[in-house]
Amino acid sequence: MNNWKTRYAWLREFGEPAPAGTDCPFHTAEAEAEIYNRNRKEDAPRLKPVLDETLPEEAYILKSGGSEIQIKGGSKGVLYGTYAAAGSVTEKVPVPEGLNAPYWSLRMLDSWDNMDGSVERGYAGRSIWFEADRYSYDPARIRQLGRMLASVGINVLCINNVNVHVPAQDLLDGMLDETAAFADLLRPFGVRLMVSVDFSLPLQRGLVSADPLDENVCLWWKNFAERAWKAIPDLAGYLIKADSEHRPGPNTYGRTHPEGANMLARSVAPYGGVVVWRAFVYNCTQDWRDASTDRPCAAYDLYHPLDGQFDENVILQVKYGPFDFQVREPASPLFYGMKNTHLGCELQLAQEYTGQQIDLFAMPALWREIFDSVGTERIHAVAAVGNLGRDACWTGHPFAALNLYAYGRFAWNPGVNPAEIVRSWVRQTYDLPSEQEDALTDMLMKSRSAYEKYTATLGLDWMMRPETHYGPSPYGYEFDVWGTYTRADRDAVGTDRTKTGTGLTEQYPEEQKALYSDSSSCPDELLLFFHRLPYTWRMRDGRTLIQRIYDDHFEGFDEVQKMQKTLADLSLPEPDAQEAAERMNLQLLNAREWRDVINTFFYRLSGIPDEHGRKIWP
Ligand code: GCW
Repeated sequence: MNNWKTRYAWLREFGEPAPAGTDCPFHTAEAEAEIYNRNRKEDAPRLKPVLDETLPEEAYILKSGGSEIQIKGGSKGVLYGTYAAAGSVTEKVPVPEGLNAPYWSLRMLDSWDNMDGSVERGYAGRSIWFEADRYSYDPARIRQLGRMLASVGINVLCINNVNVHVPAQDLLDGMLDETAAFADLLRPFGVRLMVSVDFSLPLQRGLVSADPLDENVCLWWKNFAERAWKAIPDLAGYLIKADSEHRPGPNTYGRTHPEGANMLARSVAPYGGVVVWRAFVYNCTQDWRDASTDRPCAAYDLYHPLDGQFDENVILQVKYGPFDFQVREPASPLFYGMKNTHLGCELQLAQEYTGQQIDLFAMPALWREIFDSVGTERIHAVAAVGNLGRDACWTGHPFAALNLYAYGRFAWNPGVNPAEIVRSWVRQTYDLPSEQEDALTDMLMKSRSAYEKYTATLGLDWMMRPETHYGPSPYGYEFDVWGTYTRADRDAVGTDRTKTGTGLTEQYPEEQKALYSDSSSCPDELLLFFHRLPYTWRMRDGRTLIQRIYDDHFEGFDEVQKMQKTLADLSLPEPDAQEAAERMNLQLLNAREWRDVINTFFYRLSGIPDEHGRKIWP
């Protein structure tokens, strides 16, 4: 099925994007406005982009007057404003007033695409731009991609997996011309490229070391950067996964992370480049018997003492929670503690642990919690692992596009309200009667809670199958090396992460420390993340802990059943209706399996029956 052209977007009035050869975002804005004006509904206003170089590069101002919307913008802002104006028309809402400018200047989409065409943790088909160890793409689709990203203000695309597999080492080397040609396609949409590089690259190119303090190594990277930026002058920078999950890094040479990151940062600084250095570092060969090592403590233990040592153009990219993109985590303590380091917040649109673009999981509410508890002023840049692939609808599940859309909107303005964003996406994507629009918005807003109830209630993460990260396996991660243990026994479950336990709470400032340390104030959703409690423990509402576990699993399944009914009553266009229905059937099976496996697991361990006598397998 190759009908992706008409299906990707929330901007229904657009057809083919700006033609090849359009050379800059302003000309793209003119071309896009022309397409829009040609296709618009008769009574819809015309769009008129006007370049105003007195405005900041990415900012715009919309002015609506009768039959025309004037879009004044800086060289990139004018394009963002064009899409925003079209979006308002589609949504039938007034255009936003006043100066509109992004909160963060780096709004990145990190693709975990491998050059063989596979996508690590990809749930939407194969890579859009790599296949058989080389670039392989339809330029028209890349322009569509550019439009899709620009329409929600994403301005950097990292094109390859942070696990840099052969031959991706060549992207800025032997394949530099092809990478430059790819950058040319996205530049008119204001999207700059970033490339994941391998810290040990000099070794692979014949040097005897990759030691960041070795002069030859520094010189090698300097030359490397000079060639790269000569070919791609607006290259955004490098993304690096170092000393993490067996990737090489400065630790091999007895050097610190700032020493490694700064060496690279200095080589790209003359060109305005950045080094995005991931903070996803922990012991991934842990012995499960060792209860004193606790994975969520690892990043803070490593990086907090190094605060202030990273160069200005290094961004330390921190996953939102201290574990790894789980359904529910507190915000990473690094966001509070690293006051003298530029931090990036890493989100994950790919639903690795959150339903794999089969089960519904709308992310805006999760991001709202993280940004609210951290305060956005502590964050310097945002990135999200992408959820795109060669699938006709781009995102596996047609509704998973919501998360890409919402990410762009959050990155532009982190103050946005989750429900409003979800509604905007629904309105811009489908033309539904208003009660159906409400129903779909409501269903999406509740999707995270349903998924959480059947997979990770009370902060009990990691009970999924290790091979796939989908489906229940309460013991799957229990005796493994990943630092992911619930330590459930016949009396109790959860991990004590307070000062009497692993001490994670001590990494937080007073307010969060007090909140999480006390089991009577700790939010229910994180109760077993921070505490180890007996099954008979009384929850605030009077239920026992075990009863709450049972109830949530039954409720989670029931909620999916309700969602199925809601979905069936919507008049969605095809093929979305059928695809969404097929995936909903799979979600229901998944929720059933989770409910029964987890309830049975805890019943067999605890021996405590469900108060309501519902079916659990003895
Ligand atoms: O969650 C883990 C994923 C890996 C990923 C890693 C990371 C790219 O399972 O697939 O590797 O996180 O973020 O580096």
